[in-house]
Amino acid sequence: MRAILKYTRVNLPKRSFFHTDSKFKIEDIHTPENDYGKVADAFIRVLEGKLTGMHARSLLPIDYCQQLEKRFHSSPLKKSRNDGVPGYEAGVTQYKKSPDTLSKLAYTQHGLIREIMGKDADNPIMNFFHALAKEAAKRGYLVRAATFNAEPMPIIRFCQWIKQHDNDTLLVQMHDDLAQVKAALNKGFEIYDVQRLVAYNFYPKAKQNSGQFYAIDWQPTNEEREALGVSDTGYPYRLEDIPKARVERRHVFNQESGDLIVLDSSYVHGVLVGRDECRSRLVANGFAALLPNKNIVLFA
Ligand SMILES: O=C(O)CCC(=O)C(=O)O
Ligand SMILES: [Fe+2]
Repeated sequence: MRAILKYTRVNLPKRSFFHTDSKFKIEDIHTPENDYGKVADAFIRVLEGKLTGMHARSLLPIDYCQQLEKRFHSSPLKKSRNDGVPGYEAGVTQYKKSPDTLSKLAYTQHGLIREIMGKDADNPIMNFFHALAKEAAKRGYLVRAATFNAEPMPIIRFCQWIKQHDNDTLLVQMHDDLAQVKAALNKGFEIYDVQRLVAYNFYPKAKQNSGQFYAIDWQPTNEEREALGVSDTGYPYRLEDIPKARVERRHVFNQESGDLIVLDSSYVHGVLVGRDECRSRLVANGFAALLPNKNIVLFA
């Protein structure tokens, strides 16, 4: 791991090299079968900014994961991405899309995404969101899909990342997810003003020491994004541009099939190639944000 990280300084604003009040904290949860309450509780603490992230192990049953994988590969929605982030995808994300485009695509795709997730209302992913909604309601929060023009957004998309070059060490380059929702094209979408964006990643297929999700203790400021030319995307931060002090505080999630990882994704993160068995890796993910009106909105 260490060997792949090279450090050279770029002209980032000075402030980024010194920080003493780090709140970077990740919680590891071994999920007892079907007990989603504890996981939902940690998820909410990430939304509230009390925790940076959490890793819930074995949340989804393995036979369900295998069904997800099979249905993803045979879905008519499975397509090659064409937005400069290489991978196969079923479903859509708001990355570089206006809320109008996203909501129209969502309208046509809900059924097919639901077919991959499982048509039954109580498929394990939906069960988890119901548990989250119950746990959130105890604290006065309402969990729902984000909407635009009264159209509910998709809450999950499936993605299989593609390694670009033989000696790549990253399967997904380092990035933050907050910048993309703060892009001007999202003005008018209820998530535009959020200060914290939480990513949830379910792994229908993941092998130990391969395709590890990787987060570092750095929340770039607008000024820093501008200096690195990633203002509207938060993607990609080159490893050599990342301040050394930031990379030293990091967490490598060694996830396996069935796991869920939740991260305040204003922190820079990426996916390592690891042991190079990442070809079959499959992630089902989306974002959650806590709005000032105590609504927790979900969208892919
Ligand atoms: O594949 C993963 O583990 C997460 C990828 C990611 O960070 C993203 O989709 O924004
Ligand atoms: Fe991300």
